[in-house]
Order: sequence, then C-alpha cells, then structure tokens
Amino acid sequence: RPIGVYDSGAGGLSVLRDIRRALPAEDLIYVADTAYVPYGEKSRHTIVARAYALADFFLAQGVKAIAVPCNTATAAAIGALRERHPDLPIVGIEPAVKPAARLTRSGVIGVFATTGTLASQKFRTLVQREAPGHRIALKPCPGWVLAVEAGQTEGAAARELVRPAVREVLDAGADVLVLGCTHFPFLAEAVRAEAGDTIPVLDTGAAVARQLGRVLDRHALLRGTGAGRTAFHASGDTEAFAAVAARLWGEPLRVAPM
Ligand code: DGN
Repeated sequence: RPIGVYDSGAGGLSVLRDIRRALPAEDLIYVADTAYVPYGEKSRHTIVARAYALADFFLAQGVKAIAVPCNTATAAAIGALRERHPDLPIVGIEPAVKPAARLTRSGVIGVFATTGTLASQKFRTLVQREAPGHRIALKPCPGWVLAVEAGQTEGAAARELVRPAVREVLDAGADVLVLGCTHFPFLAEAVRAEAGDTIPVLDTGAAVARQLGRVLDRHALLRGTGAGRTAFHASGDTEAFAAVAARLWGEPLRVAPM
C-alpha cells in the first residue's frame, strides 16, 4: 500500500526527496494542494478542512500512512487529523529548533517560516521545550513561498529575494538559521550564499524521512524490496504544477488531478 504525502504546493517536494531516498521500496503519492496555496496566511479552520479532504483522498487510494511535510499544516491541523484517524500513522514536521539550540553560540536562532507557523501554539511550545533561554529571531517570508511556487529558486534573483530577511536575523545576532517551511530548502543555496560559510542552515526533511521509516517499522508496514513508484497530484492547475515540479524534482513528471 502507498504512503500519502502532501503540502500546500511544491515545498513538500524538498522532503519527498528525502523520503524517496530513505524508503526506496515504498510507493508514494504526493499531493500539492495548489488550489489553496499559500497556507501561510490561511485560517486554522481552512487548513484543518483541507487536511480532512486530503486524508479522504489518500484513504480512497488505500494509503497505509500519511506524511505532512508542511510546517504550517502540521502546526494547525495534525492534532485534529490524528483525532479523526486514530489508527492511521501520521507524521508531521517541525522547524529545526532543537538542533539549532545545540549549535548556537550566540544564543540567537534565526527562524524563517510562514506567519501561521510562527504564530502557532505548537511553535511556541517547541521553542519553550527545545530552546529554553535562547532568543529566536523570527522572520515570516511569504514572498519566498511564492517564488518557489513560481520555480524561481536560483541565481541573482533568488539571492536578492532572501537578502533582506537573512540580513535582518543576522543583525539580530543569529548564528544559526532554520528553514522552518518546506518550500525554503529550495532556496537554501541562496540563503547560504548570503549568510556565509560559518552560519549553519538547517531543515528537517531527512529527520521526517527517518521518523516515517521508524513509524512504519513499528506498525510492521515497511515493504521489503522492489522499486517504489512516485505519483503526483495537484488540487489546482495540473499543467502549471507539472512545470514547476519538474524543475524542482529534477525530471519530467506527470501530474494528475486530485
Ligand atoms: N510549505 C509549507 C510550510 O512548510 O509551512 C507552507 C507554505 C505555504 O503554503 N505558505
């Protein structure tokens, strides 16, 4: 049986890459909820309703687990989703505050994410638990999400896009940067180029892939061998998503409607 993976758009592809690498035998179904992108400024109510709709879509395809590589959706909806589907393994994502707290020397951690993530109770709890006594320089970056959705992740334009936010958190004293939105690893090179070699830039894609493997293993749901398939769907314009996703995923791909 396949694993369902979703994000508001193309961002989750950065984590899908890690999942594909970590679990090569699994069949994966990726849905980009592009009819509702971006999630960053949407109400909690809307994001929970979308989580329910996506889970219903996945369950109709017989999935054995769901991964939500979207920080905004995890923060707003994963509790409600687990309550609604108590027997289904569901894996979310959270910003890399914990590893950042171990790395920082200045005690200031820069976090780039959506407004929804940064304003969530889940994020506040994460900071209190994993980085007590540290200062967090928060920076919502809705423009970065739109740039990735438009496939603009490289070159001088990408560096210009990220420069003001990177400068701002570095000026606030941050010496480690957290990409707390799954769209942002596609801009990691630009962020690294702006921040310089000595500043670690962290994301949690690989951790999510590992966690998914552990959860499947615990439920005895891991497939033995064989080549896993990857299917792509979008709730919005499938052709438009196919064009962007091919660029970010690195090979041409077919996108079916949700
Ligand atoms: N990729 C999502 C996240 O990790 O928060 C949401 C981006 C968005 O839709 N604004």
